[in-house]
Amino acid sequence: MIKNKFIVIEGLEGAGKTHACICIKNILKKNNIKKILLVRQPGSTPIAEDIRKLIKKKFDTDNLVKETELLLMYAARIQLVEKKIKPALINGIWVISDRHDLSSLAYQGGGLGIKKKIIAKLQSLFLYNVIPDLTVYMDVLPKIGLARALKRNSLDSIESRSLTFFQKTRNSYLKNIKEDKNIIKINANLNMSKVTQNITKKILNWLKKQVI
Ligand code: Z5A
Repeated sequence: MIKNKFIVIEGLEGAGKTHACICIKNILKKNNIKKILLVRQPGSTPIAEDIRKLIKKKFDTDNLVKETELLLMYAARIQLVEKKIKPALINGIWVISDRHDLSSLAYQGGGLGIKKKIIAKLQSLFLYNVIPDLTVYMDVLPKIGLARALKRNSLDSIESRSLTFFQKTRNSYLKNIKEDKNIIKINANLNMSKVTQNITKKILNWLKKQVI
């Protein structure tokens, strides 16, 4: 038997997080884990989805101040955690989240330069009792990830930022994952089938260790 867990998928755009979420959901199902909630951040509640639209919108005469952006990310996250993630975890449901607070550390911290202690304060105030059991970090080079995202659709307000922004964001991810032992790193530059194989192998290994 395995107690239900909170799994987070992280990485730059075009890293294949959406694909990884589905892949992990399928692995869990094959292992008789039936109650699974899949969510994305920012989003996945009506209010958080509205905040998401606001964050991604390009304004002609105004743009988000970095602290506003951070607080909007946290507002959407707290809404989702309180309305969906915590109730699911209490009720024995597994949760897979496409992004969580490591995204804020990487994008608003590393990318935009907000001090880590400010983000850590928000984390400790609002998320202290919702810590991921596992984070899967999909590591992609910014150039490769952005090219994939661009193929799919036009770029939103965050995706339109400079390559330097995404390099700083990736560096922050790489630095922060070193500080957490519950992280699996996947080379997301490889082709889809190789990435799927690696995710499957690492998740199955991890699952084996969770059996009570
Ligand atoms: N954000 C933030 O700044 N701070 C925060 O705290 C949070 C978020 C929570 C969310 O927008 C934005 O908010 C995001 C970070 C910021 N912004 N940016 N930029 P989003 O949800 O729209 O963006 P995303 O989370 O990055 O999702 P994405 O662009 O869809 O990326 P993905 O889910 O990792 O990729 P995908 O959809 O699985 O794949 C993208 C395409 O690449 C698709 O056509 C795939 O078929 C292709 N792909 C994926 N993997 C491969 C491989 N291995 N080979 C070839 N092609 C591939």
